[in-house]
Amino acid sequence: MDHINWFPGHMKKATDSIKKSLKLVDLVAEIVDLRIPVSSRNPVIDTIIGQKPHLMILNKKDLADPRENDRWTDEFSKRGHEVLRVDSLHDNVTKELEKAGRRALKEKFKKDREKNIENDRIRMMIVGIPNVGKSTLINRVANKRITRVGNKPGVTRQNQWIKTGGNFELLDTPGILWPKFEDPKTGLHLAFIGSIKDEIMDKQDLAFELLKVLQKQDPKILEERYGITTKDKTTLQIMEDIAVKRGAIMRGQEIDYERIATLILDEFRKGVMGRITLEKVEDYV
Ligand SMILES: Nc1nc2c(ncn2[C@@H]2O[C@H](COP(=O)(O)OP(=O)(O)OP(=O)(O)O)[C@@H](O)[C@H]2O)c(=O)[nH]1
Ligand SMILES: [Mg+2]
Repeated sequence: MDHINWFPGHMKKATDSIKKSLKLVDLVAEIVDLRIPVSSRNPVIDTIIGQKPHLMILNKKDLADPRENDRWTDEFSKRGHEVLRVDSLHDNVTKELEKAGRRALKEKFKKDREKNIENDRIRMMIVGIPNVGKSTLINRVANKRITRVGNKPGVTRQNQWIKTGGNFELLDTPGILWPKFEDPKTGLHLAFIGSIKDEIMDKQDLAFELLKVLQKQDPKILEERYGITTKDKTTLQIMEDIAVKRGAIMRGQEIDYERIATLILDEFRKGVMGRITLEKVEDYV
């Protein structure tokens, strides 16, 4: 479970197609998940986009701790990024996204004006790892379900242009991961938020690892959600207590580990355990 190294063939194809589409756009907007703002950044994207203007979209703010959201927003700005913080599922983001795009393109517009080029069109490519909400954001902007979304990785299969009516065009792209994770925590965190296919992992191990992280970070989350105690308990005991509370018991009073693992992962991903940030600024500066 420590090392998840996974790079299916379609990821390479998707990476290549992002490279090719780069010349068709004015800027690249990279979406990350505010629950894991470090692990959900694909280092390959930086090398692909090179000098292109860049916008950082911090998404799923409704699922992450509001205080940590503020800290991350400041931190990314401090690092020189143009930042937009959103909840693509619920916010009406169109105007904000266009404005942020214009901010990221300030230099380009200035140069255009100096050359007397009249052009206020923005073509924005949306990139990011699987399941961070690229298609959700685009559907919001387009105000309809143009592109398919789903709470699992790999829903979008190819690049797709979306016209928004105004002078603002968006290119949806498939989520891409990178060939090797430097830090084993990265793979785990990506799996927790559902960016790596559940099929290639052991769900019970994954749920156990998630409980271990939450137990260490903030056991109150588990106590409040499941009505259990955590003091002096092992992670396995906690998992079993939750199973008992939730009736994940098979015939003969045996714990149904598969069922409780599924429930725990599902509840974390949906945010019903509360707003939880797994990666905090202070651990990464
Ligand atoms: N709560 C919450 N859920 C979100 C937000 N943005 C997206 N989602 C959910 O996240 C899941 C993934 O969204 P998609 O838009 O399909 O993600 P994607 O980045 O296009 O994924 P791929 O096409 O697989 O690369 C869906 O279940 C969305 O409803 C958000 O800001 N808040
Ligand atoms: Mg998609």
